[in-house]
Amino acid sequence: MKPFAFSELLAHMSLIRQPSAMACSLALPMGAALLSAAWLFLARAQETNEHGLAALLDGSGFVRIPAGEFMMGSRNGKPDEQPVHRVVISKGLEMGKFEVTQAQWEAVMRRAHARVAPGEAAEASAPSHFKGPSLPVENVSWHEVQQFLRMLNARDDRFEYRLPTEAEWEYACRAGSTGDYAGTLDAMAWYESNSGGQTRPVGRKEPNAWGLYDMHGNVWEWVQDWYAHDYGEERPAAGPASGSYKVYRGGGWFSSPADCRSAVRGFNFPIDRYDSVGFRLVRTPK
Ligand SMILES: [Ca+2]
Repeated sequence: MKPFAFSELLAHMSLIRQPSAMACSLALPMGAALLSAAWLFLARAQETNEHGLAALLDGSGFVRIPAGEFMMGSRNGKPDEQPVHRVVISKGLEMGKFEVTQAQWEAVMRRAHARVAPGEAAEASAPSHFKGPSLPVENVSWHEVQQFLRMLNARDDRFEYRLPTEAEWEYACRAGSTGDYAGTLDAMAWYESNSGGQTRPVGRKEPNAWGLYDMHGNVWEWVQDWYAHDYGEERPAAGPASGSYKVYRGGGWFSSPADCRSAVRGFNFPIDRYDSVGFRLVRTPK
């Protein structure tokens, strides 16, 4: 039963309620209220499971990305999206179906702050500007993401968790598409025109052809690579060996449509935090 169905039921009950049937008029709403509470509990539990740490560890929060090749970059875009070049993704991998949520971040990072006072630990492990367990974590620097990865890797000896490379990210975002977006932007993304000025719970828009949600919009996503001002003539699948800025991809809740394109590249210092930048995981067997 969905909440709107329940409110419709209540409205209907208020119409049929009779003054002479007092016991009935009390018992029915109470029963319905209990049903509603149970539904909300189950819905939250399901959402918590789907967006919680268990979904990462049991693999249900990942989708399989096949090995393959694609054309990276865009001729319609900015100079740093060029030259368009062929990239081979030589090994398949698993990528997070969703951006990492606040529930997941906090479940992992509470241990990282276990030595400080409980109140401080709670605050330190909940860095996001917009609060909610199913919202993407944001306001985390690239370096803080590395700490999250170390903590998560320490909990699971079967897989290595990491950020996608920039090439892996664009390959997965495109999911075989070659245009500006992997589908219809409004159907797939939270961005300036529809976000209401904030992040949104992950997974509420349409996924791309490979089952990945929110690759366009909601929060930009840190990737592994250092930023280079263009791709060079012989750009390998891996990024430059060093640099000043780390790359993030996909656009966020306040971005224009142009900044949500598959090929667009954002970048900033790895110590910086923004309420529009989060990340997504990749995992491979150890
Ligand atoms: Ca995103």
